[in-house]
Amino acid sequence: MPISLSQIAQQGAHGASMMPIIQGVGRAAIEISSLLQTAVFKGALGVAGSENIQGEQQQKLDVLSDEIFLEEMKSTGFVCAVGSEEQEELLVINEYASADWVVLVDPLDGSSNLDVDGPVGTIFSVVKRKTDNNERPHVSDTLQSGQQVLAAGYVLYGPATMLVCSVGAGVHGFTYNRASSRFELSHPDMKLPATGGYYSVNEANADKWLNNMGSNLENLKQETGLGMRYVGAMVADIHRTLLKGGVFLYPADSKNKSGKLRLLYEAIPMGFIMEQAGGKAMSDDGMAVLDIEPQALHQRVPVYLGSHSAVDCLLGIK
Ligand code: AHM
Ligand code: MG
Repeated sequence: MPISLSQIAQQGAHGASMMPIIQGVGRAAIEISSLLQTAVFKGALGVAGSENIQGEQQQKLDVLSDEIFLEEMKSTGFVCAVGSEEQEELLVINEYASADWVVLVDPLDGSSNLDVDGPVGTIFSVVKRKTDNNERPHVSDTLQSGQQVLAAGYVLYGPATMLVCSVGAGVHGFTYNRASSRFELSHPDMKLPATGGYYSVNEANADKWLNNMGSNLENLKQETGLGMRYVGAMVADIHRTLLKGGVFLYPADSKNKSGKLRLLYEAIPMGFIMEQAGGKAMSDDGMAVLDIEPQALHQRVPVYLGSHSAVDCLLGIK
């Protein structure tokens, strides 16, 4: 009998309380996966005609995935608010505004891959609200460092749909089995290989990178002989890094001085997963991703996520 997602309830100090939320993520993932597979027949590909808070064109599938995710969080009955890449403000779930948990999400990460049938993903994390349960949840509830995260993970919509998550007791990968309609444990206790793998970065930006990153990457290439892979969807690039080793980076550059990726629903959840899998998650100025105190819901940060040796080499730490 394959072990399913419900085993999360036996894990760590918060497994039992996080399980309904992770199961909600699983239900959203099944719906989003099915939506992705049929989008072309339903006219659901292409731009929605709106912009998100980042000033980026929203795809129809960004908007639909966001709606699906929000509905599934609502249906758990345990989530008081959701901070989403696709929503400027914190979304309070009025029916459960006194619940304990706040979820951060990028509902459809890597959406530029949609037009080319490339992999995309969902990224999430969960924190406990800071405000009293009888107050209305507030954006300040989301502004918590990675040290406060109780559960995090991602869904990869690739040839198979996988849910990879952690409740702070290691990282486990579950693959959706259409025959049983369940996420089944396929990758128990994932550990990032200490050496080998690939470096993964949009190298077209190299001439604009700050902090000597261009020459540090050249050093990494020479010292390790790592190959290069870049999907352009963080979930797919991180998933490969977890399984094969190496490093994923999105550095600061002269145009984007804080990099591109968002702290609360991209960097922190992936940093949490990396560290739980034995890897390293750094930003600039010697800051660990999980130690950064967030100032804003949609704040960006440079990220270097991967094996200790590869991250240290990129940051010039020998
Ligand atoms: P998105 O959340 O709007 O999809 O943007 C984030 C994506 C990441 O998945 C990926 O790592 C990065 O943007 C790729 O950016 P670039 O096209 O600049 O290489
Ligand atoms: Mg994203």
